[in-house]
Amino acid sequence: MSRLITRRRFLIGSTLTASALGLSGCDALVQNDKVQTTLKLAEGLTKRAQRLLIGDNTLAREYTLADISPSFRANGTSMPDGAQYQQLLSTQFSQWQLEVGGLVERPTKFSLATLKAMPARSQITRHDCVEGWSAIGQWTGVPLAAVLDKVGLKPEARYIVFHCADEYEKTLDGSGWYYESIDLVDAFHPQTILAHSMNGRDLEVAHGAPLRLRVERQLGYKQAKYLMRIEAVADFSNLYGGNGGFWEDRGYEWYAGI
Ligand SMILES: Nc1nc2c(c(=O)[nH]1)N[C@H]1C(S)=C(S)[C@@H](COP(=O)(O)O)O[C@H]1N2
Ligand SMILES: [Mo]
Repeated sequence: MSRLITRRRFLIGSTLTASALGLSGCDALVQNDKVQTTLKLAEGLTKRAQRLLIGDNTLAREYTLADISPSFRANGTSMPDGAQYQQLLSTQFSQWQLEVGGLVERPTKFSLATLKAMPARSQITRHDCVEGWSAIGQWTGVPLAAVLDKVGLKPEARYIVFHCADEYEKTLDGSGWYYESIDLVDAFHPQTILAHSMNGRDLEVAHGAPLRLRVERQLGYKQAKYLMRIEAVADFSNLYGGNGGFWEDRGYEWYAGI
């Protein structure tokens, strides 16, 4: 029985809980603790597959105001040099809009003022970069779940892609734009926010103004800065190198768990 559920839910590829999917009968067993334990022990499954089956809402550790690092390094792009970004920056992002589209019911553009007016979450977390440094900062922003609820995901949507304003690597074919993606478990996780503030102030350009992703259970390179567009997709096949992120296309792990 558990093996059947396992295979079925793996094939669905869904990252939502049974109740969120509106499943009934046999599938409802997935919510049963004992079955969950069995699923956790499911033989031969990779960590990623188990994660898809069970879902995982554990929170990343949160710190106190006293723990905030006196200085927080900027990494990767610290000033996007494109004309469009420079234009948006020159008017304090009053003309900037976050475009949310792809596999959604109601494609929508959100101004910064609109996002700032939405209920926000603050969290003090540790950022870990693969290059070997960490820093603790406070991030405030709109839960991604709230934005996704407004636009309504289509049933085929499996991943959320974040398109950034910086072309990290200049290439003739335009394959050097920074982008990232997460699955729906992380997209609806309570600590996944579109941050507009850091340590109580508007985001600085070096840290991703006007809006960046915080997905706290993953490494630094997943924390996409300079968000311009969010796209719901079924897979990554039509995106750049097809691996779901700028660094992923260059060999990094897609799931960069801490
Ligand atoms: N758009 C964009 N997002 C990005 C990067 C980047 O170069 N461009 N660098 C990533 C990396 S490797 C890290 S460690 C963090 C750094 O965030 P910070 O500059 O706020 O410290 O942003 C991530 N998000
Ligand atoms: Mo990083």
